[in-house]
Order: sequence, then structure tokens, then C-alpha cells
Amino acid sequence: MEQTFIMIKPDGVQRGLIGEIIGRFEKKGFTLKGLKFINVDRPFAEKHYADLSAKPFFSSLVDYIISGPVVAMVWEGKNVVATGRKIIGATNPAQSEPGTIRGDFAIDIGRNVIHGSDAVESARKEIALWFPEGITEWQKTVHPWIYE
Ligand code: RTP
Repeated sequence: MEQTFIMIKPDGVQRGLIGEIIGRFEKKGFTLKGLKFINVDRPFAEKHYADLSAKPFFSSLVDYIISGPVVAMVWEGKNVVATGRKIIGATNPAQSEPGTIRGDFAIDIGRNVIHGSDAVESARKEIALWFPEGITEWQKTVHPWIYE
């Protein structure tokens, strides 16, 4: 089953949106497979966002991600990478549709509350980076009520 890496950024934590965000993924029917509350340091944040290292906003992005604790999660389910990105909404909250997390809770691109992997391959890399210890194996028993 497909997995994705989702991170509630420091602003989402500070604004008390952890429960709201987890609730949206849970109510959709996806399965929470990994969860931890952590502070990351600059080298780790730079590694996570390595693909963006040439961008002019890279250092302010890294400052933002290390400014407070984040919630790192692994979610599992059919098409969870693409559907997770839809639940999250467009990168710039000015373009995010109402009903998406960023559309409902964010205004500035540099305070857009949440990260979600953009492809199955990047999800695999991000899960390995953020959960080197691995994740607890468990199976939800309600699948027949979610999947036909
Ligand atoms: P994320 O990685 O956080 O899920 O965001 P994304 O794929 O939707 O967007 P990406 O292009 O990978 O950018 C990563 C994060 O960098 C910040 N950003 N700032 N100032 C700017 O123009 C700008 N552009 C991007 C955002 O916080 C974005 O989520």
C-alpha cells in the first residue's frame, strides 16, 4: 500500500492545528503509520529541502522549519501521495482552494502550515530520512468499510 510523508510545520503546531490536520487525514480513511513530535536542526532541514537549495528563499525556508517543533507523520492508503497533496492544497495559500488545509488555514507561502511528499519516490526518501528507526507495523481492521 502507498505511503506518504506529511509534516505539520512549526506554524501549524504553534497555531494548534495538529488535531485538525490529523483529523482530516483520518476521516478521509487513510491510516496513520508513523508519528513523532520533533525539533530538527539546520543540517537536517537543509537535507530535507536539498532540491530547493538554489532557490532564493532557501535560507528563510530552513529558518522557518527549524523555528519550533514539527509533527512528522507517515500516512498510508490508495493514492495517498496525490490525494494527500489535494487535501493540503496549492503551495501558495493565495491559490489554495477553500476546503484544503492551506486554503482554510494559511495566507503566506512562507507560513503554509504543512508539507506533503510530491511523488511516491520522494515519499520513500523522506520517510527514510525522517524515520530511520522504521515505523510500527499495524493493520487497521476497518478496510472493508473504506475500500471496496
Ligand atoms: P512542501 O515541500 O512544503 O510540501 O511544499 P511544496 O512541495 O508545495 O512546495 P515547494 O516548491 O517544494 O516549496 C517548499 C516550501 O518552500 C516554501 N516556499 N517559499 N517564498 C517563496 O516563493 C516560496 N516558495 C516556496 C513554502 O513553505 C513551500 O511549502
